[in-house]
Amino acid sequence: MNAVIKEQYEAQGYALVSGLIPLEVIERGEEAMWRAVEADPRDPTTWTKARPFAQTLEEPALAACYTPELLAMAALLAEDDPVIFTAPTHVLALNVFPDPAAEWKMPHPHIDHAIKEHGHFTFPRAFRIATMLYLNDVPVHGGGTVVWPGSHRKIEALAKSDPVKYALMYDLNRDLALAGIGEPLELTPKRGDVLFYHYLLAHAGSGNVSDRPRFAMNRKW
Ligand SMILES: O=C(O)CCC(=O)C(=O)O
Ligand SMILES: [Fe+2]
Repeated sequence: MNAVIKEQYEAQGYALVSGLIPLEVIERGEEAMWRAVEADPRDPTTWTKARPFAQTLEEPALAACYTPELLAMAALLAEDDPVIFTAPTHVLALNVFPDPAAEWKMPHPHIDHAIKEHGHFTFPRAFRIATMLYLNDVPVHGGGTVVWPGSHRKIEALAKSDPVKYALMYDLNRDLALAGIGEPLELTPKRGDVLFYHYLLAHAGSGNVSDRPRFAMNRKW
């Protein structure tokens, strides 16, 4: 099973993996997220004040979602020392609240760690691996992460074509259109699924026109 996941990750630059987090841990995590955003799952009128997309939260029930199995998978895919892959004390929530009246549009791709002021270098890798951890089922057009399968290799080739020009992730990200990254794929994860993605994978968040929020967390090592 792990060999199949690793093969997928290497070829496509991402792998969406189920079964790393016990269901009761995810359920407690989802309950904690509703409390953290001060919203009632049974009352959509309370969802409107829960606006911010990114929120850092110190919440043990959310940190507990980073199970030893998840951390071991991150180490396996990133090919680095397992001691590096620790669970967080503070989690980064990335929640997409629904706007059923909006029109869903395919988002534009980006790579992470590409903010100019942060000055991250392209080589050696800006981070080992990134994860998105989903706390609820995500329907089509419900705020699923969009990935460009295999784009990590195309973007790597672009970077290596001019290592000086693309020394910074910021400059590489600006030229993604030159990399020929192919067609996007909108993921529809199940609760408890974890998306592992390569630091050069083109991806994007997307809008949520469904009838429920998308609760997720992002962590990188
Ligand atoms: O929310 C998502 O699905 C992805 C978000 C993302 O790509 C980012 O915040 O860098
Ligand atoms: Fe991103």
